Amino acid sequence: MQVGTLKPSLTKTLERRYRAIELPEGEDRETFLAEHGGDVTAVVTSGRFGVQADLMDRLPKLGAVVNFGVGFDTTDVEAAQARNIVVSNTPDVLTDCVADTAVALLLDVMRGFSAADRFVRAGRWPSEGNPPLTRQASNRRVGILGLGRIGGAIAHRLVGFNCTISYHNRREVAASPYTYYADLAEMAREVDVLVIAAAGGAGTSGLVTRDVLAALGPKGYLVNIARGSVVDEDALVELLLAGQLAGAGLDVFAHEPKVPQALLELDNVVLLPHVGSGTVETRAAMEELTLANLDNFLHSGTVLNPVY
Ligand code: 8YV
Repeated sequence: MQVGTLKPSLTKTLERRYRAIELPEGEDRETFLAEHGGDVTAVVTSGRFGVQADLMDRLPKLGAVVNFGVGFDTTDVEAAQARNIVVSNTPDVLTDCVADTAVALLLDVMRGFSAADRFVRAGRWPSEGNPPLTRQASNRRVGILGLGRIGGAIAHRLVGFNCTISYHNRREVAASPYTYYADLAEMAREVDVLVIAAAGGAGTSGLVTRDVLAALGPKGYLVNIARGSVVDEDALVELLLAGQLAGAGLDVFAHEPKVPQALLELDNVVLLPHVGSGTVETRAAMEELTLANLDNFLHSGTVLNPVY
């Protein structure tokens, strides 16, 4: 069964090869579950939708939740584990593109490229001359929240920009060449840019508090390519409006696709519609890995990329 909208080619393959059916929204859902819920052995979904415990309860034969995407915070993994349901994701294949997006956001927000593009398009160059000066992105101190696969790839790229890298994780990463901070606010105080690359979900919800943002300070920038839930978004908006943060580059938001209205008015923020992994190459690789996980489950009862 498919839960939520997926890449059209994936939906087509699921229908043709696996005779998958799509869970409808709204009133038809109940009738659909009453009719088909007992037959479903695997669900394919994405981080935008996921499978919660109440849906698992309606699918007594469910053995796998196969997630298109690396983040699985919308699926209740504890409930899955308790029911012996395996959950898979698509790690590695999207690491490069998401890391590229983080670096692009960092460069864009510090150098004001998107704002400069708007300036040119609005015909302001001939009448106003050069736009205001921006900030150098190379040679900066960058703190990464979440030095996992994606965080590591971001760090690796930024070393090429001669940046000094530090990170905050729950635990220090053995043999990492970067400086570890056990305290996130302390790291925020010491860096020019805080890049969020942590997994979403209950464990990281609200980790970037108002205090952490205040510690980053009026010269500090925030970049988020992870999940909006990691940041206190109200505090972020307030501090940006008050000039208590220099800027933010955001690919993710707390209530996607809603973006706080106040941010639309600001030139020192770059706003992307969750496109981190959104290239032809990466999405094709994610699709392939999703199908490989599904195939593996259907043939052997296990998945290639279990999340627990
Ligand atoms: C989305 C992502 O999954 O992998 C993730 O965790 O956030 C993205 O790659 C993708 O947009 C599909 O929803």
